[in-house]
Order: sequence, then structure tokens, then C-alpha cells
Amino acid sequence: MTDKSILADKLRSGQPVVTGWCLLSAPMVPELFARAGYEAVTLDLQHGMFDFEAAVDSLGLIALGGAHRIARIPVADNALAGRLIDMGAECIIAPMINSREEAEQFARAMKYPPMGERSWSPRRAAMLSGQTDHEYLTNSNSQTLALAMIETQEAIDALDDILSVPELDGIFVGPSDLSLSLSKGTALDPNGSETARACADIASKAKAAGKIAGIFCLSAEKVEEAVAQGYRLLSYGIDTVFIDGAARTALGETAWTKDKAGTGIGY
Ligand code: 3PY
Ligand code: MG
Repeated sequence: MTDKSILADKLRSGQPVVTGWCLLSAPMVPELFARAGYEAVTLDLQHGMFDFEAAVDSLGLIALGGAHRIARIPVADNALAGRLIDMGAECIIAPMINSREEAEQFARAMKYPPMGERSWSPRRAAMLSGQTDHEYLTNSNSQTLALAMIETQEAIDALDDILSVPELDGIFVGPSDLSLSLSKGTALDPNGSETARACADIASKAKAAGKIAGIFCLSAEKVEEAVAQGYRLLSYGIDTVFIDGAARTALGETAWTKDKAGTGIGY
């Protein structure tokens, strides 16, 4: 039976979920995303500033704000994936997965035996999901999502193999790195047509394999396009970009500061 309060069930049943994306390490920032109405919030431990302690606090505050808890780990840091799901992350996004073997190692670190090799002690995760240890053990392999990032030509070449990993719940596309890889380092073009074609192909392969597809979006139009292509986990909205945009808007509003507004940051 599908439980509408479970992130994994929502995504598997085809419901689109939009997640905010946090780089700053202040735990109240992800809570603000949750309270603003984001259904999920992602902590970026690959390119963001979180240490483990800030991530643990943030996971608790996202729960307090009523949103789903997602984290991205650094490349190949499967030990950290295990620690973050013990602390209550419901979904882990693993960057730069380029082969079946890498996908398998990551996904198996996320699942208890006999599916994988996750080690036991999910106290905080059980607490945040409102389950007893026994309930958590019964449910966590299906409710804790392992998503492998597809963001290189190598990953596209290995996509069928990656999608054939039974323990892997789905994929998550990183269009910036993908554009760098497809252009052999000559273009950062996450919204370009070559990248868009690759994103469409990845979504249909994921769907054919029965896996969840997620993607990083840099505009509201991309969110719409991605949903139409079959993506169901959509990241849209980054803390640093929000603060930068809101600060420049505020400066532009008064006669004394409007010439001081900066030119803005990229992602
Ligand atoms: C990418 O676009 O490469 C990403 O990893 C998004 O953060
Ligand atoms: Mg990337």
C-alpha cells in the first residue's frame, strides 16, 4: 500500500516532488525552506559547506519544518551515506556514478542484509520517521532511497548497466557536469539542447527500468520540461542564489542603495 507521507512512495507512485537545495551550513536555512512550503530539502555535502554536525542538526530541523530530508554526499563517500541515513536522511544522492560497480557499492551501503551491507544503528532515523527499531528495519530498505547521479558521458554509456543494479532506487541527473562532459570540457551549458536531449534519453531509460528519475533544475521552465519527460524528483531553488537575488532586489528598491546592487552570483 502506498503511504502518502513517505517520500519513496510518493516518487514511486509518480508524484512530482520539488526539493530546495542548501549549500550554507546554518541549520535554520533548510528549516526555512521547509516552512516556506518546499516538500523536500536537500543538504549538499559535495559542493556545500556542511560538516557532519550541521547536517545532523539540519535533518532534525527539516523534519520540524515538515519536509522530506535528502542529502548529497561527496564523490564515493559511501561511509558518509550510511551515517546520514542513520541520522534521518530519507534519500541520498551520490555524485559521479560512472559504472555498475560504483552504483552497486553505493546502493548496497544503503540497504540492510540480505540486500546490502548497511550496518545497524538507526536511532535518529527511527526517531525522525516515528518508527520503532523493528518497524524501521522492516521498512527502511524500501523507504530509504539510493539515487546515483548521471553526469558524464561515461555514465550515459554505462546507463543500462547502472539501471540494472537491483538495490539502486533511481538516478539523479546533474546537467552542469553532464554538459561539461558532453562538450569535452568546452561548454558549461546545463540548459543547452545537447544536454536536454541527453536528459530526455536518461528519463526514458530510467522509466523503462522501473527506476525513479530526478534532476537538478536551474529554472522553473526546466522543472516543467523535466516533469513532462518523466522526472519526479526536481531540485529547484538554491539558498545562496535566493539570498543573493533577494539582497540585490532590496538594494535596488531604495534611492540610496540602488546603484550599489552587485551583478549576482551563478550556481
Ligand atoms: C550538476 O549539475 O552537475 C550538479 O551536480 C547539480 O548540482
Ligand atoms: Mg555535478
